[in-house]
Amino acid sequence: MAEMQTKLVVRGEVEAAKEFLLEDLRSLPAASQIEDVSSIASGRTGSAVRLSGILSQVKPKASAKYLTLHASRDDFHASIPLEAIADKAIVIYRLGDEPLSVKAGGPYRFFIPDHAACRVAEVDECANVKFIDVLEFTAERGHDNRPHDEAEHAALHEKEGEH
Ligand SMILES: Nc1nc2c(c(=O)[nH]1)N[C@H]1C(S)=C(S)[C@@H](COP(=O)(O)O)O[C@H]1N2
Ligand SMILES: [Mo]
Repeated sequence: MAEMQTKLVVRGEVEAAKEFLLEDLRSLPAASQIEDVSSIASGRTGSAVRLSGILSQVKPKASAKYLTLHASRDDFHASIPLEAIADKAIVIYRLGDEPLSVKAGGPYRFFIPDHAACRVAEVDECANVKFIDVLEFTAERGHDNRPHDEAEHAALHEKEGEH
């Protein structure tokens, strides 16, 4: 029997809430696929799908102003203005034919190629959420527990090193 796969749930202010498995993302149009993410993000490996490819499936409503990235695995969340990232964010979801490993932030890893440095902007490196299980579209800013200061940030990275 096939191993139980983690799904990526996309919900909130959208016309068509959906759940995606690796194969669902893989079957999105070729124009949405990035076979080798190192071509747009140096030092990163794996294959990705553009967020815009997911958006065309779920069709965010006009009321969708924020995208909240939820990672239940370690209870990490970031909420960012949709407009700022809609055209450039990607979801890294496989390495070859295999799901992206947890070690690499998988099975689904949100990534903004030209993110700002940590904590300098709403769309920063800290918003590159690993192990996302839910993408939630909202009218107002949603749950966000990114670190607020350098001490919190350092503590988070210390904790990250443990898993
Ligand atoms: N789920 C989850 N995603 C996370 C974090 C985390 O602790 N948990 N840390 C964030 C922070 S603060 C940073 S700077 C980047 C680091 O990503 P990297 O390890 O791939 O460089 O991941 C972000 N994504
Ligand atoms: Mo960060």
